[in-house]
Amino acid sequence: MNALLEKLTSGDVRSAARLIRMIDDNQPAAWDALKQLFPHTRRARVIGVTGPPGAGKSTLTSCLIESARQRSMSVGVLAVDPSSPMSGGAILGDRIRMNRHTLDEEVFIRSLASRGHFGGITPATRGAIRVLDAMGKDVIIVETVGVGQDEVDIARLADTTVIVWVPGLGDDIQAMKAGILEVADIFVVNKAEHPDTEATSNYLRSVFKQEKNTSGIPRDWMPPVVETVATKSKGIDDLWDVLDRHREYTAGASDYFVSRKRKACRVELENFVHQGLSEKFSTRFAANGLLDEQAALITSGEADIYAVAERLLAEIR
Ligand SMILES: Nc1nc2c(ncn2[C@@H]2O[C@H](COP(=O)(O)OP(=O)(O)O)[C@@H](O)[C@H]2O)c(=O)[nH]1
Ligand SMILES: [Mg+2]
Repeated sequence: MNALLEKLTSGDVRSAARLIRMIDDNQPAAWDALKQLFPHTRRARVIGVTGPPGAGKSTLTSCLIESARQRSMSVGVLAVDPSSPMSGGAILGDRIRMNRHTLDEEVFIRSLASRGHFGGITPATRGAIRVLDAMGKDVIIVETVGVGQDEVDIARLADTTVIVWVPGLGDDIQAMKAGILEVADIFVVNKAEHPDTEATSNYLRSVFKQEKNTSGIPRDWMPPVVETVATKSKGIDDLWDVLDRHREYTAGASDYFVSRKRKACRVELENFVHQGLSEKFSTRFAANGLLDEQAALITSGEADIYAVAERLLAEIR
């Protein structure tokens, strides 16, 4: 394991891939490895890219990779998208472009199975991000497909959350408004060659303005709206400008972002402990028939449910 970690922290792609696979398979050794990796993390800048299917997230991610490379930043990409499985890199929308990236040693792309959680952000997702962080990636892009809860989840683990939107999707924002307004740091209106673009951008700006006046959301960062045509790499410099602006903003003394980070950490911790307890419970009691046995005793009146529950809890402790 130590050899693996040593190679990983010096940027070895195969070690990183192996550890991510172990994390995705929920192997106990993976969590040990992460414990040792933790001191090597917290360096990378994590950008979440989310939005409805087909909005152009993958194409945009590809553009971001390209311009990050032009700025000499190394890049890691995690795709958490059960609807578009990818393996070893041949994944994102623009295949030719992505294939070029996969030949670039400084670009590392993986997908996560996120089993059982649709679009889900799990302790495994967070673990995989830390692997990319520890291997020295400057920028980590996490693409998730999402409408609703997923945006909130992604914002928990990203330093900056980019919501990708398309012209004409006006009404849909009403449905997801609460969640989105809470987490959006930057709004991208992609497919901006479409005639409805300006109307959609103006609409989004007006929604944020109105929300700021009425919601009392304690933040002074107004999510900027950036228009892009990802298939033509248009608007990507503008997007980087606001990404950099947001980074500067969050690096400053913003109570809002500090408390958001703490909340994210708390949620991750809570999820992790829950997951651990529930696994312990399953292997210890549920799998060996003990629960069925006790249920039979309780229904026949031979045992007291409260006493049994108390005993099981005490045993877990
Ligand atoms: N017209 C147009 N099509 C785009 C643009 N960006 C992406 N697409 C296309 O939209 C489709 C979905 O893109 P993809 O990146 O896979 O979307 P995702 O599901 O959000 O990851 C693909 O056919 C892309 O080529 C754009 O700016 N304009
Ligand atoms: Mg995609």
